[in-house]
Amino acid sequence: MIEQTFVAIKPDGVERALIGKVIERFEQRGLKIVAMKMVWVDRDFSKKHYSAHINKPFYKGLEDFIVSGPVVAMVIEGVNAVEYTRKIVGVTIPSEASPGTIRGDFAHQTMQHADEHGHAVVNIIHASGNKEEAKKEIDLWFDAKEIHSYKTVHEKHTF
Ligand code: 3AN
Repeated sequence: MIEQTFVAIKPDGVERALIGKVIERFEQRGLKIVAMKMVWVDRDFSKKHYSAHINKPFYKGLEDFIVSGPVVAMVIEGVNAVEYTRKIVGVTIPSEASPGTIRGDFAHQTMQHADEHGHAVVNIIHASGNKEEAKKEIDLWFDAKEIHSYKTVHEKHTF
């Protein structure tokens, strides 16, 4: 089933100049980028995006981190895009992410280290966790007119 999902390269990924390498991971799998922009979010927006985490002990560190620099926000489209994007991204904690995933190849931090220092676990990228979250996050980050429809070579060659 063709789905859309939301991805944001977080401030650490942008500041480490990993934007191109991260985008390449999605493109090489044949997933399609249908929307993209650089945004420097404020604290109000962070509370909307991370509404599920506001009352968690790590929220303050998470908010401080996400507002610390610009992020690159994208909508990615493809067959089972929500699940495949999460696979490409890897699990939340970098120290546990498999090599071959974005977090497993470009980050190494442990949750314990983040918690001891009172900051969010720094893990390069955010990707929606499920279809419901994807819809909510795409609606929050993008206007309908910013999301584009076009055919990639993969579609032209498989249909
Ligand atoms: P994911 O980004 O993999 O969906 P979530 O939604 O559970 O993970 O958490 C959102 C973000 O909050 C994570 N990407 C990470 O930066 C941070 N985070 C989650 N749990 C913790 C924790 N226990 N300590 C520090 N930061 C955390």
